[in-house]
Amino acid sequence: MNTPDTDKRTWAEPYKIKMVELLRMTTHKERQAAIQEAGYNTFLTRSKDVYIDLLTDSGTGAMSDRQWAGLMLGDEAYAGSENFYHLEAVIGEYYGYKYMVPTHQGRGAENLMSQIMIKAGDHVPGNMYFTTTRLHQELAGGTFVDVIVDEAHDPESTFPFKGNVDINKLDRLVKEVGEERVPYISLEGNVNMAGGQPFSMANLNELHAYCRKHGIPIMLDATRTIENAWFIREREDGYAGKSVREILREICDLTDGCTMSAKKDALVNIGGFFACNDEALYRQAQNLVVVYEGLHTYGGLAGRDMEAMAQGIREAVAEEHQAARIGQVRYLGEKLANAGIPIVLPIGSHAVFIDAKRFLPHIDQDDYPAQALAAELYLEAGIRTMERGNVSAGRDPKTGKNRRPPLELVRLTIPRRVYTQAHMDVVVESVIDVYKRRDEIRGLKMEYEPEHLRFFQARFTPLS
Ligand code: P61
Repeated sequence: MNTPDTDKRTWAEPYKIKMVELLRMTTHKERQAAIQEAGYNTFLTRSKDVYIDLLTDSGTGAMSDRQWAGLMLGDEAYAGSENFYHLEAVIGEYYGYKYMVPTHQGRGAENLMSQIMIKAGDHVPGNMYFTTTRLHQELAGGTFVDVIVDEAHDPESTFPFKGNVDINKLDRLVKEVGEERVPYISLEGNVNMAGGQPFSMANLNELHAYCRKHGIPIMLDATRTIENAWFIREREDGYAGKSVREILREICDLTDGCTMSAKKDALVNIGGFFACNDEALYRQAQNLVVVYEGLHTYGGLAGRDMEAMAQGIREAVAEEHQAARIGQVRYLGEKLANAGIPIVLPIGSHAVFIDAKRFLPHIDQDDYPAQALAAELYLEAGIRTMERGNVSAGRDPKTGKNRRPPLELVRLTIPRRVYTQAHMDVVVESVIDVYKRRDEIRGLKMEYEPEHLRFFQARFTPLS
């Protein structure tokens, strides 16, 4: 295994910087105008007005020189691009699925899978919801049912595998609705909404045995599963001597297929795929992709995008990449925790999540404390983060009320290979400054609420 020094020394970037993108710093007055203009929603701010962009790790990573070189190998043919066959081979080799259909990004794959596999009235269990995943399940007539372990909803629990499925919860659902109404279980690696928390291989093995018995396929959300593999290697008995690559393969071999947003683990700015082992399912996906994305050999991507993705997957499984990636997130998280900032524990792989309920206990959840805190961090230092709480959770379709989820979080998401340790220090200093004056921060009132995925475009005004 290629891990000579990553395990015994402090983390460091396994690359050097060849080109830089200049940042713009703004004044408090400029930021005040910008956040007001954006309706106190960081998704509506302009990137030119942002200093350190921790909105997301999705499509915001830096590609390597090899990936950029791959762009020049783009075979921009409408049909049968060489880059498609290369990507198909790499996915087969690293993830192990027999069949693959490219899509423009993760939600394109979710759309295909939901439409093909879900019938009206079905129930789809999952280890916590993800916004786009649940919406596609609902649009296909299904109902999402949360079967993640209870620890995942407790930001203070230090359970190492908060992404685990609670098999008892799953079994209760299966008994209640019948296994024929459960088209698959949606299993996410490094569960995003729980704080980037992994499932364990032991849990996946147990889930696999249960699902085989009941004839329920396991469909993986592979978006951050390479990062999940790193945590298994680090935390689970018997895995310290295995490579991330081997663990990834072991995970995929216990599942029946996946959707993937390649904008995360796979280190590209755009791209995704649906993959599976069942030929009939593949045929349906191959047919439907031409309706929504493009021909089955490009799925909405340019040939160059597929080439960069194939190379990105190779780079993502390298131990030294993950050591630095997760090391950097942990560096930020530990500094914040040591300063007394309430964050979700354990620190996940892609982001540090501030617990807004504990940061701003004086703001009621229906006055959107996490949204208010995200706006405040922007105002303080031009740092752009994302609300992951009551706004993101949306309304319960049955009651029409805000879901008021147990987790009310602000996500400080670290793009891959983009920022330095000094940037992380600036973030820590800024969060501490906001924390010192937390009593002055007020809640927000939602003034405009779009129907789908409201958090992207909702507008707010400060409560007086
Ligand atoms: C993110 F605020 N994630 O974390 P697509 N599954 C998983 C994801 O994390 C994911 C997708 C599927 C984003 C972008 C984003 O509510 C939001 O390639 C585990 O974005 O279509 C995306 O993949 C969908 C941000 C998406 C959001 C939805 O920042």
